[in-house]
Amino acid sequence: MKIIVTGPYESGKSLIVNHITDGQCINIERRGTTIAMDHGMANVGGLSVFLFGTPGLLRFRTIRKILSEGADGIIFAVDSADPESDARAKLFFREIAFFLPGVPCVVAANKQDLPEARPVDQLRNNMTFLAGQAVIPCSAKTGENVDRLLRTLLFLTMMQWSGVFSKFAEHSGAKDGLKRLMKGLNVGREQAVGYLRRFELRKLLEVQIGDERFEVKDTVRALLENPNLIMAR
Ligand SMILES: Nc1nc2c(ncn2[C@@H]2O[C@H](COP(=O)(O)OP(=O)(O)O)[C@@H](O)[C@H]2O)c(=O)[nH]1
Ligand SMILES: [Mg+2]
Repeated sequence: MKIIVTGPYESGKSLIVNHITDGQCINIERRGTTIAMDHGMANVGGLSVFLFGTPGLLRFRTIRKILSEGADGIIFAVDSADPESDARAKLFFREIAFFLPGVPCVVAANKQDLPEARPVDQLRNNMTFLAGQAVIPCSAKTGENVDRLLRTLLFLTMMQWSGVFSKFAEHSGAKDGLKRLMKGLNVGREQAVGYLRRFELRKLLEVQIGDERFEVKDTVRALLENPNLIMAR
């Protein structure tokens, strides 16, 4: 899955990517500020997760647009301890909603380890644009709740794709898998191939020669059939 981590300057995006990837990530930065991106990979319950942290300075909008393309889910980081960043958070929230309409999102109410951190209710009062979003209190510094944040987002993403994923699992390995997928989803060849390509790139499955057959990876088959498993740990 391709997950974008966005939000205003200093909200903890880079540290979130660092924590999720266990430090196995790159950060293209200048004097401590991300100027291009953070990037890293993680494996969550057999799912490959490709994380892209964005630069949080307003002027890097074009880079955020490019990084956002094709994302399956959004982690939106806010600084729970700094009310002065709320106005910037609102601008970034509008931006990502414009780049990725309808893509599942969870809000990381970050820096909860700090004594001045606001609880979720207060964040919702201060940032009314968060209405209707899942807000999860966490700390990228201590790691508290970061795993739950990611799993919640992956669950929402898998629910959004559940119609396609259940057909992937159903027709995996069949000799005429592509045809069955087209019939099962009631879509044309181009769209079905598009789905296969998208999730081949995300390492969910492998597409065989001629594209007529595909095979779901063993590690994800159960998850595709039952997305709830991603929350169980
Ligand atoms: N106390 C605390 N500090 C944090 C947390 N997350 C990030 N920081 C600090 O906040 C600053 C900005 O973090 P960074 O990850 O670079 O934010 P970014 O600009 O959004 O990428 C750094 O000094 C981090 O060490 C957190 O959960 N708790
Ligand atoms: Mg950063």
